Amino acid sequence: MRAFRLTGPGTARLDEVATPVPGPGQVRLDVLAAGVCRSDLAVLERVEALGYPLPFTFGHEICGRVAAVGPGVPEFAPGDEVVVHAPVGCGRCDRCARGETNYCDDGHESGATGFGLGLDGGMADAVVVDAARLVPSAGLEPAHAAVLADAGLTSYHAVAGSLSRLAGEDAVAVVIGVGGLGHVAVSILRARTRATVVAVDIREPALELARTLGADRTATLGSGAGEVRAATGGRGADVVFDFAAAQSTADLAPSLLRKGGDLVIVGSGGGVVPVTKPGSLPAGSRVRLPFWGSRDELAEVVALAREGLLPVRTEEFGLAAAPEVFDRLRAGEIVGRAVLTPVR
Ligand code: FEH
Ligand code: ZN
Ligand code: ZN
Repeated sequence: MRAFRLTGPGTARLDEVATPVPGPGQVRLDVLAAGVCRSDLAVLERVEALGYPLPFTFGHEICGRVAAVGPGVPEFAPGDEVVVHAPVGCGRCDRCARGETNYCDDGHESGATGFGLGLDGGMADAVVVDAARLVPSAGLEPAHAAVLADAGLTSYHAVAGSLSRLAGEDAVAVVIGVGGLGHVAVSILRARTRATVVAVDIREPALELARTLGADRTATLGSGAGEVRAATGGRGADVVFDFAAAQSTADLAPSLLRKGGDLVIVGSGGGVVPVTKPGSLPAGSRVRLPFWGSRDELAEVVALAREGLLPVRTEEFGLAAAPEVFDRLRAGEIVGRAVLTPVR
């Protein structure tokens, strides 16, 4: 089978590899769709620092169809369509037992973060995963379902931790970075809150997508502060979600925040926000750094999507286009989420 693998620092290629066989408690999925994430670009460049064992197959945002089940998997059968909860942990601690592998205290024995992040993932014709990680997705279009497994789940988990800040009638949420994750966050804020949503990005196609998904106001980095002041009567936003976390957005975010507001840093751009008193963050601020989400939250995201409440924008490509898609994502040419569909 084909697999788009990271073979060394900055080196990835489409390889022909043996088709994996599911062991006890595992299934093999024919991959229907695998999303391409900005984190894949970071992993490609920084794999030595991350310490992931090489080679491995990319793809941590996976929708597939069960092709074969290993021993002891009564709950799934060939033909079932599913999405994969891909973050991995030790598999023994309380958090792993609750499906919160994204916050496992000990980490996976291999040093991997997830399927597609140190373990073989879904940018391939097939992938073997634990059946316990699967959430049924039948009825959802595979590219849409795949996006829920990372962009959807990460945004949902990020919003969930700040719902208390968004409960007021006049709540305002800012989404900085309307990319693969940020555009889904606009849908999730629309679905789960009554907050006014202000979307900030540097690209007009991204701001147009935000408006399509229901953002109330849109702004560029330069006009963001003025737009937020106008939306909040000068008070500032109750929650600012930074999906880019570049230094330019890290510099802007604190100035958009209301006293007692949440700054939620979701992106991994590495931008620095000094947390000092006195400093740029207003009194009562909380800074959160959410990471991915739990298996139960993934089931909640799929349920919202089934109700038609989580529209997402995807651009689909064949598996062999993976190198070109990585380049286009790096160049800022993807609007919404790029998804590889191996069966095409
Ligand atoms: C993966 C690895 C490291 C940082 C962030 C991520 C996310 O893309 C997972 O949702
Ligand atoms: Zn990701
Ligand atoms: Zn654990």
